[in-house]
Amino acid sequence: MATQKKTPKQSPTGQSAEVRGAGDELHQRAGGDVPALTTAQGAPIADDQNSLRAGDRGPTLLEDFALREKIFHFDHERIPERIVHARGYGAHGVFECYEPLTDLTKASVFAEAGKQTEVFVRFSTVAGNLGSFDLARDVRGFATKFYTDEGNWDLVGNNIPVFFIQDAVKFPDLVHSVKEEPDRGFPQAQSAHDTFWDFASLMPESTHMTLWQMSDRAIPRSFRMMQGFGVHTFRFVNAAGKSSFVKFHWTPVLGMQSVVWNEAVKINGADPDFHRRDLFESIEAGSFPQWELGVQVFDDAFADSFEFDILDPTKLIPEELLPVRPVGLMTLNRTVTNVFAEIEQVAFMTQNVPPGIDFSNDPLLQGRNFSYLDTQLSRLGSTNFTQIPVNAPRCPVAHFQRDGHMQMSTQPGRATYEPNSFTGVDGGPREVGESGHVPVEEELTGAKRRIRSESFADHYSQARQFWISQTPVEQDHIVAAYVFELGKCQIEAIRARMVANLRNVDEQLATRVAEGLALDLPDASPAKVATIMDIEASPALSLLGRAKETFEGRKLGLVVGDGADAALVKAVQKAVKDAKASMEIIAVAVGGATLADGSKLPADQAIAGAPSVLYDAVAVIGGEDGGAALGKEPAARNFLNDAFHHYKVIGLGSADAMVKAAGLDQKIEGDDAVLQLDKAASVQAFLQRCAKPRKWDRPIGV
Ligand code: HDE
Repeated sequence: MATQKKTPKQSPTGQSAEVRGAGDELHQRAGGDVPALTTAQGAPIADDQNSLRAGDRGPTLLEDFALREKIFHFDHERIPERIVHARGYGAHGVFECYEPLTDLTKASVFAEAGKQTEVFVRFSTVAGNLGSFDLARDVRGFATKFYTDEGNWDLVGNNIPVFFIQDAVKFPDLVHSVKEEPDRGFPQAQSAHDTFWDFASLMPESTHMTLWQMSDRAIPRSFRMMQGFGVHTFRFVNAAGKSSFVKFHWTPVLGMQSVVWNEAVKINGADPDFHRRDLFESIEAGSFPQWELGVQVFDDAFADSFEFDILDPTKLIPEELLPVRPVGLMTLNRTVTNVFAEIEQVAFMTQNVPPGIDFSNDPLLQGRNFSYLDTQLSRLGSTNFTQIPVNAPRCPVAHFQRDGHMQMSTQPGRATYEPNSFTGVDGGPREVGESGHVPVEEELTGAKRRIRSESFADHYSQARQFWISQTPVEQDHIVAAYVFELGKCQIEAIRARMVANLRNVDEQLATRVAEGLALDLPDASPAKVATIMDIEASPALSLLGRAKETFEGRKLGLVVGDGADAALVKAVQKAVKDAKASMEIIAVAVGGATLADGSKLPADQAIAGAPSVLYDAVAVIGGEDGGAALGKEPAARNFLNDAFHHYKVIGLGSADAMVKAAGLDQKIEGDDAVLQLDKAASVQAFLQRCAKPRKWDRPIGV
């Protein structure tokens, strides 16, 4: 080790040159288990606090290779963020197959019951930049990389089963319209502005998707509580070469949950990392998120009989018509070690398919298959991005692709071409014939033309089906979302054009949105099809209709005041644990509250930093003062008020004064989702109520 400088000199601030900072005594030196700090070249660094200079107050020397290398690397730390889906979070896990699907596909993931395949999943919002907030009203990406025995399979889907556009050529337009407006640089992470709705209103094919986007699907409570969809029709191919069409569905084991819009807006301020924190914390706590993979498999006959084109990505196949067959379970069980190395560098590509999985002619999917390879080069900077650990297949890789920037592999062999007549290592790998990826044989005819198939022309019937499949509460939310978003458009003609499209979906929807905007109802926009169909409702499309009665995986916020009953607090803690939920104790100060028995209960949060929007349900336990002291805190009053107005289940133990201070004493009368907590039985009843849906019929409006 190089020697340290010996003579301490006084600096202008009165510090000696050898003073390292306030934490000096905590700052360990290398030795024992503590590794030596080195340069990237491995040279041990003697002093990482001071650069090399000529004279104590003189200029820094170019000779300081450690400084130069450190700053050089820092200057180049950033890579371009994803053009879409920039903000995301991910985790590792495993996919386990329920039963062999060999009759349908030769994909090794589905080869046998119990077969496990490693996965990496990245969830994302679409429009916002890397540093944007998690609860934007937006589609969520749900991208899964299966490291299969025969190469990576990337199922790069969304949490909504349809898309805005039918042809890849419109994707740059769509994305440009939703991103910040280029002449002003805002708004960030929002579709609520003129350019998005200008585009959407001029593209009737996006109407169906905007209904989903205006629904609570676009403000999920957690990545762990949302569905995922492959969106396009893909193909399964079995060992005999027989192919079937397939659509992929992910269903969360915890059930689906969303927040309400007013909550989303506030969560973005209180905890912009709400979704990533939730995923990280649940996995770290051993409460592993799980999704069941399901498939809708069908043949040409079904495709021909279906009233829409199965190649059209703005359409779905209702589950009532073609049930979803569960085929396996995915468990995310490991957080990343390094966010950049894994979540930022993971490269998903729709064209990554192993033998047994193939594409359909969906024009959007076909376009995606070009795009994803391109984007990796501009983001990751080298054609060798497949060697980055998170992207590297877990099966053997052997080919004649050589060299390039950042080549990590010392590929052996003499021949780097084929055919070649060398053998062994020198000859390199050989093609495998039929057992490799063989595209499905398909006869194709037709003139070369730029054309949109007539079978893609109905833009409204399924939008109408989605609308009538929603519960009244969900319909209210959709109307409110359109009114909010269109209300942010400064150009009235854009609002009117969108409402004109909505008239083709449902008159009541259009009228309600127009009323919300104080807009005269415009004429319906011309539809491309003669008849917009009245298809039967599909209950599977409603989130509330299929809500799962459980509090598992969700979070209670318990506000505790001084003098609270220790036994009651304990009973709540136990009940929450038994329900496999989590809880945070909130007190006026983070140091905690002093309970009636004199014990000190440390808090997880101070009330000022823990608004009730961060919790699925809330409870308040005050002391003998009935929570009067808590009620003096504006944040505590807001806590309760917001919880009430977000339809949440509320538990109250000695909290009358607090409730009064919040102005809720009259409002909670007769409200069966506001429960008194005084003994163990009442705590059970409270947790049981938490497992049920919110109190949607609380008379407070949307
Ligand atoms: Fe993507 N999309 N996309 N997309 N997409 C990207 O790839 C693109 C589309 C989706 O967590 C980009 O690596 C085109 C549909 C997800 O890393 C880019 C078209 C669906 C992710 C790209 C689409 C998606 C992306 C940006 C129309 C749902 C994030 C960075 C033809 C089925 C993956 C990147 C992750 C990312 C292009 C349409 C889902 C530019 C051209 C439809 C989940 O390649």
